[in-house]
Amino acid sequence: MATIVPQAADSLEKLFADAGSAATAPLWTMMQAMVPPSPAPKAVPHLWRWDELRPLLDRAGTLISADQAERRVFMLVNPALRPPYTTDTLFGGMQMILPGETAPAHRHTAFALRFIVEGERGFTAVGGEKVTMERGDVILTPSWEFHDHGHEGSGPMIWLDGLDLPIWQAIPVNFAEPYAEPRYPSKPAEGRSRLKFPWSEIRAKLDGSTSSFYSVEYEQRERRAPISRIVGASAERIAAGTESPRRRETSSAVYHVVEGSGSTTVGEVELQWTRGDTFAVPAWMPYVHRPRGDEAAYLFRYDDRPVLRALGAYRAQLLFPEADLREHAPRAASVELGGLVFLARTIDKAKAKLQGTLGPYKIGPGLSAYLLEWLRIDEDAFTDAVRELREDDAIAAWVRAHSDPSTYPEIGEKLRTRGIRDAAHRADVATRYEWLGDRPDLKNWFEILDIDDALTFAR
Ligand code: 1HN
Repeated sequence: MATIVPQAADSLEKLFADAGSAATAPLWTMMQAMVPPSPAPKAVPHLWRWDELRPLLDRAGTLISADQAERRVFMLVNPALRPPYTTDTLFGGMQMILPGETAPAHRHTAFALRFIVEGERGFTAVGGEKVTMERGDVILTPSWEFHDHGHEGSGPMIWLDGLDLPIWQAIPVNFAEPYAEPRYPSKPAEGRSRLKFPWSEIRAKLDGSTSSFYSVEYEQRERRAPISRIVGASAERIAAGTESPRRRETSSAVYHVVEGSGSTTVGEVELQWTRGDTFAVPAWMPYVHRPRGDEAAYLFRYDDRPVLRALGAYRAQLLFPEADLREHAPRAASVELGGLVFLARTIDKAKAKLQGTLGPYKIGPGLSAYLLEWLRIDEDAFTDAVRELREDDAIAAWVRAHSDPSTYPEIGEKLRTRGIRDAAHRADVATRYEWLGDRPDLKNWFEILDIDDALTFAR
């Protein structure tokens, strides 16, 4: 006769215990945590004050040498996280080197940028190229290139280090290698360095715009692409008495105040800043900058937009979501609106300009500037109308009311037929549209812009 072994009733509790012993876990108890309904950064908004960091660096300067430290850096640690997290994806640190010191050569898979905060005649040598540093410069250390730092001037040399270290916590295959000697052999670059972006150059671009908010992206010298595959950088100018557009993005950012003072509201938190301060904006929190006083504010920032784009995870909530020209081209030159070619394209660019998403585009000099000039419409007045009216039809009606429609056929004809005039003009234009060198047959702007739009977003 078979014996029946009595089985205690099974339960979820027992199941979970046995599942744990088998090195498994039920997904259904933590589904939300695995795939939350919206981006869920752990970092909090935070500001590091220059007048607090500077004395710490001074003390470190007397207590430890750059050689002993390898890198004399105070990490900017997000209060909700631990090192190396300044945001969930970005590292920021303040580094100091003193005259005559050497921070020895090494290389690592992590990418680094430096924003120079104080001092001059310091240098970073990267992959054999010696790059001098002064306030406001951005200097790149691409992945796996040997780099060391030195200082041939007087007084401390201080900079903000921006690295993608947190990414390498999630993908822990970041590795480093020291160089056999303290210095990697280097000599100054001939001409403009591929690794350096002087502040004067960036500031001139920012000041070249009449927009109350303007943003310029740092791009590789050799091609129109972000400075690295993981980290991007840009500079923003916010005019006195105005505020930046309110944004939120899946990218996080570390901001550094280059000039001016003011405040940034990030989610519920208000951060008060002045020159030299650094602050963290976590992913997906709405933020807006407001300068104080009667000076414009200039902010430098780096973010993780390139890697998010590569992962298909970049999203932004913008004032004009249809005009993110970092992500897609504006409407084609030939698109007609209100009886005018190029107007739709110019609206897209004006919207992008208002929210700092012009990417590789610009309003002038060029056909948009000619269109407005020939219509006898001031660019600022047009931009204001775009901001207020938003919709194509309303903007077209405004344009019609502020110009002479009998001139439209002639303006259209001039725009449609305009092109490259001669060899000198072609050479000048080819500095912006490099691919044109291979297409000597092309003259007409509308055709050139169509091709360039396609090439710009082919990557
Ligand atoms: C590093 O190598 C540098 O090369 C700066 O100056 C900051 C932070 C963490 C790990 C490596 C540099 C760093 C770093």
